[in-house]
Amino acid sequence: MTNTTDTIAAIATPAGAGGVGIIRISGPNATVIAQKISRLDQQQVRHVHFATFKNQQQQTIDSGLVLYFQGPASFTGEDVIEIQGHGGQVVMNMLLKEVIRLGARMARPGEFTERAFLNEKIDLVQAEAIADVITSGSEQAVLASQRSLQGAFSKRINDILMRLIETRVWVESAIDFPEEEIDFLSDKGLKDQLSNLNQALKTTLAKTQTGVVLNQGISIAIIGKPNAGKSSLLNCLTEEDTAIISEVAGTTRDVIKEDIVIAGIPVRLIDTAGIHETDNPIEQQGIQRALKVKQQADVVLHVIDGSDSNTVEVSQDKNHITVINKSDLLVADKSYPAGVQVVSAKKKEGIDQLRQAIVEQVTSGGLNENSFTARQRHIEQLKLTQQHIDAAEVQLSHNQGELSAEELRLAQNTLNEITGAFNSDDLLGEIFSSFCIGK
Ligand SMILES: Nc1nc2c(ncn2[C@@H]2O[C@H](COP(=O)(O)OP(=O)(O)O)[C@@H](O)[C@H]2O)c(=O)[nH]1
Ligand SMILES: [Mg+2]
Repeated sequence: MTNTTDTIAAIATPAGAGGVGIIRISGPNATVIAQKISRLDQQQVRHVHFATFKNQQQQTIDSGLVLYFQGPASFTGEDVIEIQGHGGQVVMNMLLKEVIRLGARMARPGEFTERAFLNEKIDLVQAEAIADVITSGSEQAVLASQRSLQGAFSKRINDILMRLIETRVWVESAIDFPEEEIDFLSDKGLKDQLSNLNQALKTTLAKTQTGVVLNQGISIAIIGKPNAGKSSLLNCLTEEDTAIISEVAGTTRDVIKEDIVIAGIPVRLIDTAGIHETDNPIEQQGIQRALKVKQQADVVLHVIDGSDSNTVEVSQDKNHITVINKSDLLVADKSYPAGVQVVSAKKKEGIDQLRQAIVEQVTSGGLNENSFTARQRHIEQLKLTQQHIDAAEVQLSHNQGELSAEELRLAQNTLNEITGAFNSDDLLGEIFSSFCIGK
């Protein structure tokens, strides 16, 4: 566990040249260190002070601003000092070296946020949301991670937690009165409570899945026979001429990747070589890669040349979308099974509907102003919670009060791990080590 009696410091701005570079210091010695390096007699809380920063030999290293946030009213909950100097790699390192010499130690990645969590300024979901804001791949992802940071997701979890605790109280008190236990446990109210709980978990799980999609983005593989128009479709979706298009089958041999945003969702679009029988060893390699990409993608666009085949094979895989291309060459309006997208990559027709179909495929009901970001970890915890609730229901139906109570207790622990109200050190280490230094 972190020792919060020492003072940590780090460069909070990214490596490289910039107008301003910031050093952050947090802990009991923060103000003393700031005083020594800046020689400011008095640092007023929440005031900006201009100062020159000197090294041990009294040489001026830099000049800039000093800001003082007094704990507990600070990001970490401890005394925090920000030194804003010039944003150069060497000058920042010289300043940091001096701060360390004066008694701070180098912060580990994520240690400032970890302290904010340990000092109960934020919960674990909010801490993760801070990292998510920084890595957001779209404007919508930024807005959604801000919602998580403000507690929208935590509130959902805490609401479920309150219901769960109510249910636990019911079951636990039934066990305490053995004469009436069976009556207590077979009460319809209790069964209703459990099924409401299950319903709330289900809804939250769906929204959390959307949150993960926003946060991590998705990969879309474009797969199909040569000349189906896969590369043309990629260019349509990216609105750029990224891939080479030609009537010569087998033009795309390597895998082409493009990062785009579709309706707020960060997307990695992957164009592949056409899949067909060939003796050409280079093409064969491309096909092998295409098959691998198909396996790993979140969504597969299965592109078919509509002018070529009378029998359209609609892919049944859950994450596949069948796309009939070259609709401009189709003479009559053909009817296709529901869900099939008919487009013309050449005429740029049907592309918006395709985008819509992709969004529907990966989100529950699309994105809206209530969407929040989440992580795979949260989904796993929610699923585990569901399993315990299900088990509690089964035990209850057998009038096994003790066993049901135990499952509910486990469900609560599992749910608590999401916000960090109950957690293991391993989990914290894993989460905060993925942060950048200075955060
Ligand atoms: N008429 C028509 N031709 C298209 C359409 N999409 C692609 N093509 C043509 O089909 C050929 C193969 O396209 P390309 O994107 O390279 O296919 P890929 O091999 O699947 O990547 C090219 O000559 C394209 O101009 C379309 O919607 N309509
Ligand atoms: Mg191609």
